[in-house]
Amino acid sequence: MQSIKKMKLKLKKIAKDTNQFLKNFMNKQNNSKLILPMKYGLFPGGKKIRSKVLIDIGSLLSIDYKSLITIGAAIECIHAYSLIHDDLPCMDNDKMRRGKPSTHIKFGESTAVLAGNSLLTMAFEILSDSSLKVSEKIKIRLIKKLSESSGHLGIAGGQYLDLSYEKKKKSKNKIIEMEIKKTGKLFSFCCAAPAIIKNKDKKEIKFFENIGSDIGLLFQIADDLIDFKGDSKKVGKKTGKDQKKGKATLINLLGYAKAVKYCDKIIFNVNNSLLKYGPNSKNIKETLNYILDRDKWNKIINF
Ligand code: GRG
Repeated sequence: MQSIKKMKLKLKKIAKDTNQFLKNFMNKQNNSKLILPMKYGLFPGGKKIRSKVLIDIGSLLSIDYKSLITIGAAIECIHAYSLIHDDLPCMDNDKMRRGKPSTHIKFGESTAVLAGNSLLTMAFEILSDSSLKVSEKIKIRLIKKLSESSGHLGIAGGQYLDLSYEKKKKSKNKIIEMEIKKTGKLFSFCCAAPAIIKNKDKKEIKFFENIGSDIGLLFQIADDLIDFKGDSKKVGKKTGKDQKKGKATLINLLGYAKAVKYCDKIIFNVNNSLLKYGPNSKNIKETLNYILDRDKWNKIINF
């Protein structure tokens, strides 16, 4: 219980620092009619779990906190963009997000599409900005990796698969491939970015990318479990949608208990493979435990 309290305090600090960075960054830009819907989708924002994973992996490789907050801000822009577009009627058609009306409900569909697009490009403005103190060569490598994670082989491609698998019976491997693209690729970037900054070789960068895929898969299964059993008022968005829509999820395929067991296996494997990076590996351990914490879940679902 104590560790959950500590974790929440850490997330709160990351959220405060990231939001402050994003507000300063946007305030320096000229005003436009899209700023308001962009801010609506970005703030007060969600849990900042991707930034926490980035900071945890950054702590294994001694990356400075300020650079990690800057990169995390870019990641949160892509994430907010994906949520705005995910809620659109042509995608998952959700009216509520983060406990308030979705961006298209508040501002209209066309504005939500454009605000999402603007957040996507802002992510790359942030990574290429002079406030990120890494070499130009590293910046280009970060931008390349984040664009690959977001495009047709990453989030967008995963979302395509997710929509096209509705009401179809899909194999475990197909579902895992879709979830790793839709959710895992952004976590892969969170884990690879510190290794890119430290100029690690291809093999080590791939190692961290794989860790990120596993964490993303864990996160997606946990999110699906919340949809399966959660109370929409406590979760801040509609639940029970996956079953209604006939979504291809590991829970629908394997059942609740086996899906939870699968998550436990991922947590064990990730923790084990990061032990060699020393005592700071406790940071990612606490994040993984938080993602699947039974006590926290008891409050939102009947775990
Ligand atoms: C963004 C490149 C790009 C493409 C758009 C719509 C779309 C294509 C992709 C949707 C991807 C998506 C929404 C995946 C679900 C990921 C997920 C579990 C989101 C919930 O994340 P939390 O719980 O949200 O971290 P908070 O609100 O806490 O930030």
